[in-house]
Amino acid sequence: MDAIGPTTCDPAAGCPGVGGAEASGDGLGHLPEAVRAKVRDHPCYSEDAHHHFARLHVAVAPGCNLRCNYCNRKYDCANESRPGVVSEVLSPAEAERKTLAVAAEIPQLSVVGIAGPGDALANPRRSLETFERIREAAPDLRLCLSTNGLALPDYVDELVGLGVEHVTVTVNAIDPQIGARIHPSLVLERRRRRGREAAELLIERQLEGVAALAERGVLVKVNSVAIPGINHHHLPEVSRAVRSRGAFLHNVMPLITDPAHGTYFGRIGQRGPTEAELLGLRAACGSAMPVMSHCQQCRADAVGLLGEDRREEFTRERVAAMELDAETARHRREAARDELQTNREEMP
Ligand code: CLF
Ligand code: SF4
Repeated sequence: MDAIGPTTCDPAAGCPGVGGAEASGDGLGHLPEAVRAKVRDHPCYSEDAHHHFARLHVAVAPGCNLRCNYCNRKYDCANESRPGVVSEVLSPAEAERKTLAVAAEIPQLSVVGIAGPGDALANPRRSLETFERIREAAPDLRLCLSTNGLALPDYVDELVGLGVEHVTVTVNAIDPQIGARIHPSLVLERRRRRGREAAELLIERQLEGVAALAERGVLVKVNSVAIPGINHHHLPEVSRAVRSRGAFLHNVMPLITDPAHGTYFGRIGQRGPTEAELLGLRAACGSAMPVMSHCQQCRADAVGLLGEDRREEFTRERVAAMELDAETARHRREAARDELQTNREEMP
């Protein structure tokens, strides 16, 4: 697992995980306290936190409103996960119960995210009801959402109202000509659009959504899938554009492609970036804004620390059979956070 480091981002730009002259031990002392509080226990937004804090993805969103050439809809949303895996779709009530079950057994749990298996905001009622339930049942857990951004401007108010503080938007291009090679069509307000028209609309709504969330104090991370020969050299421009709209962090992920995945890019033999290309690209994007490089391209039903897979411990059957004591579980989470904070403060 690699990490955010000084070679890939600019500490002066406020990179999470790159320590400045501070004694906090969490590497975030250069950020305003309000931002630090939102970041210090989020395993994706803080490189340090991913060693200590766990996330849970509740797979409540099966539908999608976009076509991505790296996606096979039989699998999880490849904007936030890798192709070739399939998640079982939960109802909002099941997602709430699973959250309480995981939160009882993994006191390091700090974040619950919706990242598919389709797009969270193409299924707004299911996603928003899930957040509402979790907010009620376990208010100490951070709420996180990942989306392709097409429907985002329509739900900013509701997300803010529910206390969602972290949103990831996948932006693969800000040039519609490039965007159309990655996203050939979409559906908005029941109308299908294709080609350049679709790409223009997607980009406009993504940037509008990023800016609206940032203005409301939501920490926006932008994911981009690096596709050599298509958007590879364009991604530093994406960094600059999303940074100027208030995005906090850029997660540059490699295209994962295989003919067996049944995606368009897999069928035409489109390759992903080499390790050296990816490192170079992250360094180039890092001159514009902080870059994340510890992403694990998780499944839409991931459980545990990043890079850890504890899904099998929380099957639908086991979660349904568990006896849950939400209060005791909350105290254990508080104790785990206090202990970690004490350890950080004691770090030289
Ligand atoms: Fe999940 Fe995404 Fe929230 Fe993290 S994952 S919704 S921001 S809680 Fe993290 Fe996983 Fe990478 Fe996503 S490692 S795929 S960046
Ligand atoms: Fe697939 Fe996600 Fe793209 Fe939808 S947004 S087509 S689920 S990768």
